[in-house]
Amino acid sequence: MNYPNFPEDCKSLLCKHLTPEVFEQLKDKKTKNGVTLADIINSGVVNPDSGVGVYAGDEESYTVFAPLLDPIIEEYHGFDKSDTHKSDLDPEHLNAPNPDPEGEFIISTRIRVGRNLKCFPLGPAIAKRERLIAECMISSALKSLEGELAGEYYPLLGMSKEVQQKLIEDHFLFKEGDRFLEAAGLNRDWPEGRGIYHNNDKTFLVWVNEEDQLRIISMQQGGDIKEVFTRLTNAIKSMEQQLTFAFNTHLGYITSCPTNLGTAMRASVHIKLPNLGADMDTFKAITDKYHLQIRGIHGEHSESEGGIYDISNRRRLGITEVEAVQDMHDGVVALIEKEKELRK
Ligand code: ADP
Ligand code: DAR
Repeated sequence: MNYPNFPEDCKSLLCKHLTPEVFEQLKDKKTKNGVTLADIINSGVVNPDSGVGVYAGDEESYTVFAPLLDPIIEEYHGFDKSDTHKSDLDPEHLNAPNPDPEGEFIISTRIRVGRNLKCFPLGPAIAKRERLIAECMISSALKSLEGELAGEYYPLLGMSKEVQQKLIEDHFLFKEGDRFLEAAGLNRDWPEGRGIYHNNDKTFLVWVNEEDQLRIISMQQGGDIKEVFTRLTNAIKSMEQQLTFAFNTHLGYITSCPTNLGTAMRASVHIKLPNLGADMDTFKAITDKYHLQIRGIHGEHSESEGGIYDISNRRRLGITEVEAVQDMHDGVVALIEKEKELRK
């Protein structure tokens, strides 16, 4: 393997932290699942416009390739290699009255966590057979959910293009063919082993075998963040009775992308902020203060439309789930206050 030829304008954390010295140190290393340095950096090599550029193939990647992954994790999360991660999934600890009870600004709220099964490699290195077994284990565990969480699992294999496209357009289902995931090996054997579970109201959903083996999602119209968080924590508790998730005290819940480690949680609102959208310096000053990310409303790498933005927590590791949701809630309160000011 030769040192990658990154373009001059490459700004990814991979370009920054894969120094020639680190490359020499890691180029012949392999995890017990056969994951190599070439495997974990391929997405960032093929896509030099990546923000991060790496995907772990298994939990062991985070120790075998620590000389590259630790500085990336430290820079993205502000989390030192000696730090430990703490979890708090108790909604009683969340102070989050609805920031928009009149429904003037917040269209919808969604909180998701990523999870991976302890007994398999992560998506980039999982074998086809293992992925099908994971799908079977997860869909069986979902069948036991009761009350408002009860629903059905719909495999992608055999799903009509119309149904699939409608679920994507309605913000329920993951998109297909993401080039970053493709280059990471996460789309291998697509669509086999992939699918979506949801309850009747589509307020509780689980993606199976996309970027992570599970994305557990709670979502609804409006800004009742606490209700969305409570539904999610109830679902996680029920699923943990049946499935063992990859977790360690240093990195928290283990995910393929290092940006999702720890809580593996993204808490977001789709919110109308046309006046802030016309004053991005003020907009970004507030989102930076509350450690928030601004995205488009059709998923990652999409543009915002008509002054509607996807606002979510940026920090996921080294803070608890309650703190991640509190980041988002408190930031949204500040954004709505400023939007009202600019409206006058
Ligand atoms: P993830 O963090 O799960 O990767 P993405 O940004 O890829 O999320 O979005 C996945 C889907 O969820 C997209 O269709 C996106 O529009 C939808 N989504 C994200 N946040 C919200 C929200 N607050 N309300 C409604 N849909 C949302
Ligand atoms: N596009 C990749 C992923 C960054 C974080 N988003 C995830 N994991 N979905 C990049 O390196 O920019």
